[in-house]
Amino acid sequence: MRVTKEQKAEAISNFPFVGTLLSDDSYGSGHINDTFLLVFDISGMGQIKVILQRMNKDIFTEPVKLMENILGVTSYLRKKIKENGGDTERETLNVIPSKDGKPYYLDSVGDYWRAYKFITDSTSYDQVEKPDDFYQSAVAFGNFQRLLADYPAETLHETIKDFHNTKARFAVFKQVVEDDVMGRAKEVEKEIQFVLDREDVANYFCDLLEKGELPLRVTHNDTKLNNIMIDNVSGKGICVIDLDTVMPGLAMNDFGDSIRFGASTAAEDEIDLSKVTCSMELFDLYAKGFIEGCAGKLTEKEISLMPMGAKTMTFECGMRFLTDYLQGDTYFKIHREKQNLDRCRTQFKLVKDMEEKWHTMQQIVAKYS
Ligand code: ADP
Ligand code: GN1
Ligand code: MG
Repeated sequence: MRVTKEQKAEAISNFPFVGTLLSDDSYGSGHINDTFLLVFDISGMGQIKVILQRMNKDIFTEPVKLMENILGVTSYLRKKIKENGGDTERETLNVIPSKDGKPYYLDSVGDYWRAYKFITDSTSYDQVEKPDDFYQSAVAFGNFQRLLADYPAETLHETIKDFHNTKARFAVFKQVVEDDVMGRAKEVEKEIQFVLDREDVANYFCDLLEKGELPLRVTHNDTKLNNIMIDNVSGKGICVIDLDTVMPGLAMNDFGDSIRFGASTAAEDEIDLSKVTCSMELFDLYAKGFIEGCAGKLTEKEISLMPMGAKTMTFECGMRFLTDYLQGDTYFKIHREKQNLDRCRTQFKLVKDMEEKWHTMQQIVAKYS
């Protein structure tokens, strides 16, 4: 259900904001939550911005536990940032409690809202404009993982079950194809076959994990470029945002999800597939930055499996877009017809491109191990 004016107004009035509300427009290009930028005029003191989000409760079915995770992780990060002499207002998300002192507001129709301090003088990019921004985002995501290396992982709730369990997602995909509730399977036979031909990719990390050959770490799990704020002046990756999926996971997947989005030479929903390739220059920059950011915390095995992380995350994401297309676009927000199918096709084009560049990708990560 879309957010109505009345619903938004109710949410705003239940946070302790002061001043005159100048605007409350939709903001950003996330696929999951409904994000709004609120601008207030504080008389005589200028303007102040706030991020307000209606959380997606169909996807995050336990919003209270999710906010517990976010409070836990952000207060831990705040302590570390302070110790390092950093700016706690800009280097981590800061939750603004609602009037009743909770880290969310539950509205009269049963939706959950949260508010964050706006991270000033910074930008989140949907595509790499300057290669250095991508490098800086890599250092920041690597750093994020390093800072959380000793976070008590057992206190984190699993906000989405089997989020990067590619093997489980493959099984769901096969069922969705069989059910074909929208009658769309016929039209996408090629794409379905592309997935079925790569069951080995879906199983790879799960099998290694089962054998106990990979370390579970506290990871972000949604490391796309637009989930990091880049400082407008210094150009550094100042703050990692979108912490809904911080959970125990694999370092290679955090690396890989950044590659699938940021090292692509085109937008995630580009229709002209000839524009979509995985840039080896950007892959190299990201590998360098991420490994530097993790500062010695990664094992050699993890580094050598980074190309596999890139392929797995890109394959998984394409399969998820296709699953959603087959189910009638109920998960990822779309702004035009077939957008999820277009997104799926870019991901599969990237997977094919990575398969062709496999040797180069291996050589690049070997330089940094
Ligand atoms: P989604 O889960 O839907 O992707 P995000 O939490 O990533 O939602 O927010 C969507 C966008 O809103 C981000 O890509 C970013 O541009 C912007 N944003 C989110 N939080 C902040 C913040 N605290 N300060 C500034 N911009 C933010
Ligand atoms: C979603 O929330 P956002 O837009 O940053 C999704 C990711 C996908 C991504 C694809 C919770 O990320 O897993 O990789 O879209 N987040 C969730 O662009 O499913
Ligand atoms: Mg996001």
